Amino acid sequence: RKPTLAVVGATGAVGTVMLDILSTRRDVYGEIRLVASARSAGRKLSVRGEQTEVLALAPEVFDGVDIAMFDVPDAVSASWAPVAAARGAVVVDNSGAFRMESDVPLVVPEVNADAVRDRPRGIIANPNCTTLSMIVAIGALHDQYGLNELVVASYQAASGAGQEGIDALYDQLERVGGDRELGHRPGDVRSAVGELGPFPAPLALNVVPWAGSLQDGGWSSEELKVRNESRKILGLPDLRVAATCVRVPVVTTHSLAVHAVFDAPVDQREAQAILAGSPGVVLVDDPEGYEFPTPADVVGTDPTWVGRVRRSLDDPNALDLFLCGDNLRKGAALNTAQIAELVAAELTG
Ligand code: 11C
Repeated sequence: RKPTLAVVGATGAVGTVMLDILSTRRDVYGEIRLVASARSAGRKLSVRGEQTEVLALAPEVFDGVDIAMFDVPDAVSASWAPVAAARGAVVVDNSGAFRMESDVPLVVPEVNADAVRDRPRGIIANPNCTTLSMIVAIGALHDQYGLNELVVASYQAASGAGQEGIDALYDQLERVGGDRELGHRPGDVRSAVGELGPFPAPLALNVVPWAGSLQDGGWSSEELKVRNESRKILGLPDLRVAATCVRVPVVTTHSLAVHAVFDAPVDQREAQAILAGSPGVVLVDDPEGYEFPTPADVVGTDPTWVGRVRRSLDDPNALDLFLCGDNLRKGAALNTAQIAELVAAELTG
């Protein structure tokens, strides 16, 4: 019997991409149940070419479900993932609620696929989209050189903040678009954009050095997630990580500038070859032809795209590189789908 799947949060920004992914990847499921808040119940969404009615989140929707994907806010996952697990489903959760729990594996199939089997609570966590946008490429380099330290700056898309973030960016762009007087004086963009939406400063015609909530020492929650999750996925509890997370006026696809320090000397050509040969990574690195990844070219694709690979001028053990990943696909829905497929293969023997 093919496993029954529930998609919880089917109507959100990640849920919408998930339905597309489920409709286009190899079909390993029997029934697919779509679940969302009571507000969205009764809507019909297309999955695998069939109009499917959205069910309201309730304990009974998990009866008979083998695998439940959750793409909902942390608090909703925290209360409902255990309900689904108690009814026998293996939960693949894309929220931050369980990622750092010691009895919940945090899985990126290209890096630590075996960790899916060790799930005493029946819950598997999917990493944050910023961590996921870089970790497949970094994991490949770590295998060769042994990672010692990461210094990263992110350039995060509006859709990381969900549909609300996408709407806010488009609304702001509409208000500033075409006005060539804007952007010359302090505060003029701020007055023009109106509502800030989920961002703490204007996003149109701007960059905003903030994502998530304030944590100790002035760090943002997003920066700590990059640190803690990278450590857990790579199995390097003492990895040195410094992240500065920045929101940019891009709709979808996160980018990161990475300075990675290794235990051994690195070689530019060898590092490029490792990246080019790694599953889930595409190397686009021809500076003479101005070929490098950008969000505008990467959006809607599955791999992590890497370019600008350089050996650091002042440290023979360090590489500097730039990478992009679609934060809604590999950064969220695709990785969740890949984990669920590993579980589906295990359940069907
Ligand atoms: C952002 N990465 O771009 C965040 C969104 O922990 O899953 C995802 C938050 C999370 O704002």
